[in-house]
Amino acid sequence: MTAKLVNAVSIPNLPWEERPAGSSDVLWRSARNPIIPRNLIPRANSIFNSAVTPFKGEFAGVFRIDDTRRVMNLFRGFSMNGIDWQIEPAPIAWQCSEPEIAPFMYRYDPRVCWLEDRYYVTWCNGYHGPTIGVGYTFDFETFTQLENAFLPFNRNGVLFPRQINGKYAMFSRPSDNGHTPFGDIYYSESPDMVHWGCHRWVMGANLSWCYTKVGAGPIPIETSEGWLMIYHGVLTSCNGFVYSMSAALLDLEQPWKVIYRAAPYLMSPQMLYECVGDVPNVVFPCAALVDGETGRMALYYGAADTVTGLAFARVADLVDWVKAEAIR
Ligand code: BMA
Repeated sequence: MTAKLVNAVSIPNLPWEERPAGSSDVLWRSARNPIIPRNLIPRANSIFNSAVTPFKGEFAGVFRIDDTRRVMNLFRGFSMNGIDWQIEPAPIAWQCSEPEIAPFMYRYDPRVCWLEDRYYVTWCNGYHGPTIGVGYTFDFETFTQLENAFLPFNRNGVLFPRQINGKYAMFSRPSDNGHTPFGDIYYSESPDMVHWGCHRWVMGANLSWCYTKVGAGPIPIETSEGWLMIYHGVLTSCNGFVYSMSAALLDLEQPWKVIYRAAPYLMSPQMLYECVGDVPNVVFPCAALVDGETGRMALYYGAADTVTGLAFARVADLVDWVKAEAIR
């Protein structure tokens, strides 16, 4: 059965390139990669693991930029075509009414989720260790910070784009205070975007290409066949971590239940800009734009913790791939 997108908006100006002739890849890279160089704005050391969303007929994004002091922070940017970006040179100034959590320690790996009436942003937020920061904006001008979703240590907080059974829903990945050598994906619910509970285990780091840890990537994509979750996974080689990505289909009403999970990776670091950089051998997906009309997907991912790449797929083909390659 061909998967149909559910609740997907039309994005007529979605960035898109056809699959290269001779390729049978279900996900293929932009010929223009890396679309965002490490030094697009002054004093940037690297611009990577970043999230974009349709905005007023064009595109807006929240970008992870590590500066030349190696301070990790979030910046906003705008684009007419999703490829050429204007990123503001100053970091986002979050408004926060709670003085205990307002002070900046570090912020990285944002995701942006259109939900009900606003754009929510989640990120890895320094609060005596990494945890999940949550905030929102209506206009990409004013940004409001809410309570951290969880206690430290946690990373890869990814919201669902609608309430599920009357509750907000989020993936996260409990971790430690360093370069965590473990990590499974969990699902949590909230009645108010502040208090999170009813935690459910989704999936573990138990495949060869990701036996160290896994973490949710873009906002999950709702299809007639289930939630399409793209996630990163990490293998520990004798030369360090290797970050690849793959995909799974989750139950629409109980998303902690995995229906199909592909056994192979979907994309691993193979291009020079993915294999060489501040952290070699990393592809790290944080956002997927999907056009409801055509089912085309544009996937944004960090490469080698240095630059930002773009890749393309058709959602129905990706769903078919997950099923065909599923763990049996
Ligand atoms: C993770 C996070 C990501 C990063 C990855 C590879 O722990 O810090 O931001 O891309 O490591 O270094």
